[in-house]
Amino acid sequence: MSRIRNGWRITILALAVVLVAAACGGDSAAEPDDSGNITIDLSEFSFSPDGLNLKVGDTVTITLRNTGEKPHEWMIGRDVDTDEGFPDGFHENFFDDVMGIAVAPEDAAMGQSDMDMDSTDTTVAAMEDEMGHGFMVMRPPGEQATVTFTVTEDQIGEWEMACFEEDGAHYDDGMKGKVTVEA
Ligand SMILES: [Cu+2]
Repeated sequence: MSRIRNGWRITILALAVVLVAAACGGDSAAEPDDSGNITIDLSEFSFSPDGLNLKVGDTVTITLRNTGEKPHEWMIGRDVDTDEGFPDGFHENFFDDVMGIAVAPEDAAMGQSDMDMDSTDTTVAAMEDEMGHGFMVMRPPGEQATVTFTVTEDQIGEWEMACFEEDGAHYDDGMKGKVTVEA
């Protein structure tokens, strides 16, 4: 009798663990498919998937889809910077050392210096610019953009992707995720 009861207890406990894990949805990191493609949806106020696993040497094309009702941005960096107490970017930007990022449409990309724009007009060099923030992709509701780049050794480690729209309110409301780069 008590053996049966214990069995049930373990089953219920296991079920509870599964339900809690599903409800949290924390570590839903995804990786690009065999062709290097992955789609990330931007909405109020999250990224889906909210985690990204990349490998050095991979050339990846990330499609950023704004499926929400507000403009959203996509940045990757470390060490959140604040402006008058509001989160507004990163001290260290993921794309600082990447010289060839192809963004389509080109006007979705912001934060790179104009003088580094390539004449092929889809290739831009991502650099800190006069606007004071790193490379970002910004999309209005219902629109998308693709970002293509090759992952470098300088990018090994853990990073955060984030949206800092509306004085950082999107970030504070959970519009963030983890980006992990492995050798
Ligand atoms: Cu946002």
